[in-house]
Amino acid sequence: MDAPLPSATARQALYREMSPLNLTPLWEVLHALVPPQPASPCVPAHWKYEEVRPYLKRAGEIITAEEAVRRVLILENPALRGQSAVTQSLYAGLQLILPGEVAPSHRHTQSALRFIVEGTGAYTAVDGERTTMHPGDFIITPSWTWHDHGNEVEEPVVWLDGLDIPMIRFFDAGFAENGAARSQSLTRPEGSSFARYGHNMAPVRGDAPFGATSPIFSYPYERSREALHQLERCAPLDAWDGYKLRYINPLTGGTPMPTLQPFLQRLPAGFDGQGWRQTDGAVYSVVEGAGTATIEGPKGTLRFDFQARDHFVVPSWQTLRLQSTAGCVLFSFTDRPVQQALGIHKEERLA
Ligand code: 1HN
Repeated sequence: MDAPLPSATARQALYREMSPLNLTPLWEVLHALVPPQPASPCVPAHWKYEEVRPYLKRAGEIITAEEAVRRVLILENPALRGQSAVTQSLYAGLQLILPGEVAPSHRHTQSALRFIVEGTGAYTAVDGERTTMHPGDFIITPSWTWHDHGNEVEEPVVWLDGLDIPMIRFFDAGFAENGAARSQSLTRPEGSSFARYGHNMAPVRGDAPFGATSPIFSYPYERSREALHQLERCAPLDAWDGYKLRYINPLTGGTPMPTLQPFLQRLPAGFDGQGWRQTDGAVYSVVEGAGTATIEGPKGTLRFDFQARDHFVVPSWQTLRLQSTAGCVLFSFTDRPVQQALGIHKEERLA
């Protein structure tokens, strides 16, 4: 004998009556909870620098760095407005500091990376050491280190901030504190960290001053660009990536930051890349040149024609194809280290 079929009405009554007890049926949501493949709510987006810059300039006219604490325009994913997120796990923003300004000292458990977009000569200070910013430099603010920024030159300086804000929020694990002084006092001359750790050598009694984060907090563009240049001369071209390197923590060979993995890549002139997808959504900053990113997601295909200083985001598991007629250099970062620690990172290179 078959059991009587539960009617839709009986189901609705069950759901309604148990709801006050904060109970809900799994079978109504199971398919969405464990989708057959990643189904990111994020969408691809492109911020052209020529369109963003006037608003950065206006921000500079209506609020000081000091009053704002950090004068940043957040790059929000169009599908996640109001969440201060560029992907579900990553935060990105463009920060402006004008001549004479200081962004006061504070610290937080969120890790930050800076990628310098425009202007030379502002500084960031981390844990008692300053580093001077140049376009293309990749700079780290490790978790829970005091940091402040300042501009003692004559030109505005703009950089991309990449943080793990949404991840730390997800874990409800964030702490923050303001410094007693606007600018922290300096305990080491500029270049100390790089001198100790930046030459494929390390102190004999080498410690890890920032724990799981790299002891080098500035990776100058001059060096990274030269590495790509040499690679282009002597290594085979990768059909998907062009010439692509990941920044490393020299003490471990692994990621420079526990939550974020930055990359730098060069697409030579005439590059016509193949498509690939990966579970780590990526934020790109165009350093030099121009090109095209074609992103194929569940809702269709988007094509971004990018130029130097533009930014774009590629959501998890959407297929990206890069092309460049004139050649270009791209910086990017993702949450790959976290996915790798969890054993869930996956990428697929399409033929
Ligand atoms: C932060 O501390 C900085 O130090 C930039 O420059 C952006 C976004 C959210 C929270 C903290 C900075 C930030 C931030």
